[in-house]
Amino acid sequence: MPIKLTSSLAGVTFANPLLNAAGVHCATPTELDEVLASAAGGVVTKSATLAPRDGNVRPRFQALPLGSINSMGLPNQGFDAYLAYACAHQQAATAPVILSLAGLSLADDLAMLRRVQESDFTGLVELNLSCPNVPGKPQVAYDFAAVTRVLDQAFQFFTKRLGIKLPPYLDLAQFDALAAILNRYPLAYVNAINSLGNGLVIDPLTERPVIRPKGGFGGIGGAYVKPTALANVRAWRQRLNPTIGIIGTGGVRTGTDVFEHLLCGADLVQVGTALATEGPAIFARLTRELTAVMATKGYQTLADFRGKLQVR
Ligand code: RRO
Repeated sequence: MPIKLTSSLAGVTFANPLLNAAGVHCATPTELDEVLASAAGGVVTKSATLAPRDGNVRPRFQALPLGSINSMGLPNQGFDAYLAYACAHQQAATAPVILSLAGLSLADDLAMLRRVQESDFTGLVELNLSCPNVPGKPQVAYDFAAVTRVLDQAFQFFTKRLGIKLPPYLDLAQFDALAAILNRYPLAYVNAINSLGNGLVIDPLTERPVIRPKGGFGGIGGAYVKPTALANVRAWRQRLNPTIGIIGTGGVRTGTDVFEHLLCGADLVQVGTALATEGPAIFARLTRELTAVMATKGYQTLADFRGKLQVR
């Protein structure tokens, strides 16, 4: 029997579960085209603000032995550009496009969602509630009253499929409290995790941080965060309504990492730091490696093992 990697999220079918993580290789039409031309199952656009932004001063990304640190500061071409790209590509027989939005205020989030609602776009929309890097803007998702406000108001008018990008949580009481809130809404999915916010990496030779914005504070990604990402995927799958899907993001560098995210309950899996360093060819390697892991274990579909983490 051939091995099948197809997966669906909120009724959207992907040929395989692998996508870029928002923010990596997805800021320009060229980069988005390159992901779509690769072996990826789909693409997510760079989180959009209403107006284009240059982002923070450089250096603002640094690859590290076990991952990366970034303080990009939401550099993006603006909402109109990404909505146009998503609309133009939704009928193509290639892979689905997820449209990511990150307003700088509640009003901006709602303004963009209204524009999507009025548009021809019918695909998945992701509201990024967890950008750690805009000076003076705390992460919405660490303020549960703010999460409630944005979802209450969004679902007053938004009838398309909406997911949210969440930061890592580190205490089980936070999962319990936020799950009770999220389960009240018709969410399509949650995406866990965004980068682990406000780490500090320093170069002991120069006695300076390795990135410049925010005094060197930035979001940590890659292998450093894989255990945290897996725990968040698992914790959400244990608590959220089964109708709410999950995208697992964090620390994916090999097919085994993808397998582990799926075992924790992810429906799709996104690749951030490793895509930044290896480029879109990584998707062919990861699908090959995931297929090999499944073959060794005798699994034929993702459903054979998704969410079936064994307990000790
Ligand atoms: O642009 C960024 O600095 C950024 C964003 Br919006 C995000 O959600 N996560 C991240 O690590 N960087």
